[in-house]
Amino acid sequence: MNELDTLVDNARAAFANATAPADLENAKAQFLGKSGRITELMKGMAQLPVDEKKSRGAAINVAKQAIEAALTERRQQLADAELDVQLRAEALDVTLPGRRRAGGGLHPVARAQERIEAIFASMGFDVADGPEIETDWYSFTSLNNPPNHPARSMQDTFYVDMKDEEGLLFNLRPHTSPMQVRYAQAHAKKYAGQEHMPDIRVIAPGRTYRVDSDATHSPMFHQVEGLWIGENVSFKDLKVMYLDFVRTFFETDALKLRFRPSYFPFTEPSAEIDIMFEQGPLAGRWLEVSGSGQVHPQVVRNMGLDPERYIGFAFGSGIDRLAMLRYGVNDLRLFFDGDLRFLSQFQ
Ligand code: 2NM
Repeated sequence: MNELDTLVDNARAAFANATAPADLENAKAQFLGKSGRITELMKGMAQLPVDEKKSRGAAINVAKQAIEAALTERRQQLADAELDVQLRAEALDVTLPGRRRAGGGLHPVARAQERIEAIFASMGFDVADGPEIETDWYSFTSLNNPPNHPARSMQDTFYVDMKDEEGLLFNLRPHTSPMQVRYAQAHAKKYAGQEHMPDIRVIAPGRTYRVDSDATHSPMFHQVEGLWIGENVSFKDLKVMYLDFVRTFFETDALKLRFRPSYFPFTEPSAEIDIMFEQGPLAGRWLEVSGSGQVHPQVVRNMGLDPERYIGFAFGSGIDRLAMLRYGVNDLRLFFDGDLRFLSQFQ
C-alpha cells in the first residue's frame, strides 16, 4: 500500500474514532488543516522535477478528496446520531392511557336534599334558604318554646358569643323552623290588607346544629321542614302530601305511612310520621322519618297571621336520616368523615 492510501486509511480511522463533533474537527485539522498532512505533502511537491509534479499533484488530490468525503460522511453520521438521541429523549408514547382528573360529585346528603327540593317543588312548594346563625326569638320564642324549655339549654344548642337587640345570645339554629317563620312573616306582610292571601307552601332545607354526637347524631346535621298554611288546610292534606313525598323519594308505592301522637311546643296536635316498606331489606319495620303537627295558634300569630282565619301544618324531617334509609347507610358518621372510599360509591 502506498503512502497516500495509508494516509487516507489513517484519516478514516481517526474520523471514525471521533465520537463528538469537536473531536472530528480536531481530527480534520491533522489532515486537511493549514499544517495538516495533505498541506505538507503539497508543499513537498516544490522539490519535485516538473514532469513528476503533475502526476504527484493528481495523486495527492485524489487522496484529499477521499479524506474530505470521509469527513463529510462522518459529520453526517454524528449529526444523525445526535438527532436520534434527541428524538429518543423527547419521544411521546401516544398509546399510554391519559391522566384523568378524578371526577368530583355531589355528597349523598346534598343529592338527597336536591331530590327533596325537586319533589316538593313539583308539589307547588317554594324552597327557602336563610341564616344559620339565628336570634333567640326566631329559634325559640316565635316557636312557642317556654323560656325554661330544655331545648334552649346549653346541653342542646350551640351559642355564639354575640348578643342580639334583646341582649340575648345568637345561636346556631337547632332546626330550620326559624326560616319558616321568616318566610311566613314576609308572606303575611306582602298580602297584609288584601282580601285574599295565597296559601303559604314552603320547605326550608339546610344545615342545623345541636350539641349531640354518636352513631345516629351529628353536631351538624340537615333538616328539611315544610309548612303549608291556608284557610282550609288539614291533617288530611299533610298525610296525602307526605305519603306522596316518601313514595316518590324512595321510588316505591309498596310503602305504608302512619301518624303516632307526639308533642312539640310549636304544633298542637303533634304527630310522629312512621313509614313501613313492604318490600326490600328494610321491610316490615316501622321507621320514624318525621315530626309533624298542626301549627300552634300562637306560632301562627307570631308569623303575623290571624290564627282564627289561617291554619295549617308543619313537618320536620332529617335529610341525613332519609339519605341513610335511601342509600342503606347504617352509621351517620360515615357521611361526615370525608372518606372518599365511602363517598365515591354514590357517584
Ligand atoms: C318538626 C315537627 C313538627 C315545624 C313547625 C314549624 C313552624 F315554623 F311552622 F313553626 N316548622 N317546622 C315542625 C313541626 C318541625 O320537626 C321535627
